[in-house]
Amino acid sequence: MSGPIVHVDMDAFFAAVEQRDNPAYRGQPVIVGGLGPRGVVSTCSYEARRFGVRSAMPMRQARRLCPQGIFLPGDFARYVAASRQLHAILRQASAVVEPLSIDEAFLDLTGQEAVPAARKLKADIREALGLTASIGVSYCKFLAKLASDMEKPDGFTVIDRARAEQLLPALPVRALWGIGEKTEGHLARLGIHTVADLRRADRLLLRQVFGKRAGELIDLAYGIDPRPVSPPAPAKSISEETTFPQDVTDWAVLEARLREFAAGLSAQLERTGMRARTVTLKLRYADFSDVTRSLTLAAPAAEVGPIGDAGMLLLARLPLTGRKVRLIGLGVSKLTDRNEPAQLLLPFD
Ligand code: TTP
Ligand code: MG
Repeated sequence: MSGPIVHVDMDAFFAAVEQRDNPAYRGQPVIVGGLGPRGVVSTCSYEARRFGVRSAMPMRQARRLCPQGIFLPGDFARYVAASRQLHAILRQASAVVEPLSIDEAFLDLTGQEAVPAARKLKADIREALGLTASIGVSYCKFLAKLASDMEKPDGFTVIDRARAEQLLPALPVRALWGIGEKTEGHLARLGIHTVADLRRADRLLLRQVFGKRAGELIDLAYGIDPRPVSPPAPAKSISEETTFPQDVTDWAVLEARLREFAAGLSAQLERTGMRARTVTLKLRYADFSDVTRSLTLAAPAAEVGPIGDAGMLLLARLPLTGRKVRLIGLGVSKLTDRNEPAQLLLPFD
């Protein structure tokens, strides 16, 4: 049985970043998305939702519903920066974090007092990012996620077992984890629309229709969801690369790019507490032929210096004169945890 689980989901994420960064947009219907003729809405502020604007809606329709809206093309770099900050705060709150998307994650709070810890998390996010999150606290994933959605925006919702028992029966089956349109349709044909219907349903019939999955559906109907919060497996390698808008012959351009990549890779290693043993350079020439070269560092490193130097050394070994470079990339692999003790070097005699 897992401990208390928290689900965090930022409110109107892209639109909230815009409102934070542009005070004139605060309190206004802000709609972010593709502004071209076939554009769709990525998201919109809660002010815009009052007009019926929603994510994934054609932008044309959003403009009809909310002609006075502030329409923005979006600036992904700022959203990613905010997302990184968010996930860094989450990792401080718990060692067991499962990121779900750019603005959403589960945390396992086993060993902590869940409600105060979750309140602190909400306050920390607001202070560091200047944005509001909605937070759900429960004893399983599916109910924690349900909870975070119940009082959006700026919500804080706890579903303990008593509250779960109050809430569950009236829920539409669609609210249960993993029940999509298709399963909803199958259930509807059996006359099952709510969780209460599902609880009452003939088990044998459910088994005939859903096979092994029937047990899982019934469990969910009783608020039983044994899935643990599972952090992603650590990356085996990370890399960055870029294709130049025009082929490059200038060494200084390649060097500058490599140093940038080294800084990015170093930041990623630092953030995840990893070190790299191997550095790999990749070049694609104008004729689309690729070369990659690797080298092993004397000691695993996360710092920009040794990673960048290794990249430069590899570049110096490749034939460049008279050749045009279309793409350059730098990667690190053979990653180890920073806390893993470095192998002891013993004297030979
Ligand atoms: P969501 O968390 O689904 O939406 P949201 O944060 O904008 O609003 P809320 O959670 O308060 O309901 O998605 C997070 C971001 O992902 C969202 O700000 C923009 C992006 N996104 C898209 O680009 N397209 C989509 O269809 C959806 C659903 C989200
Ligand atoms: Mg969100």
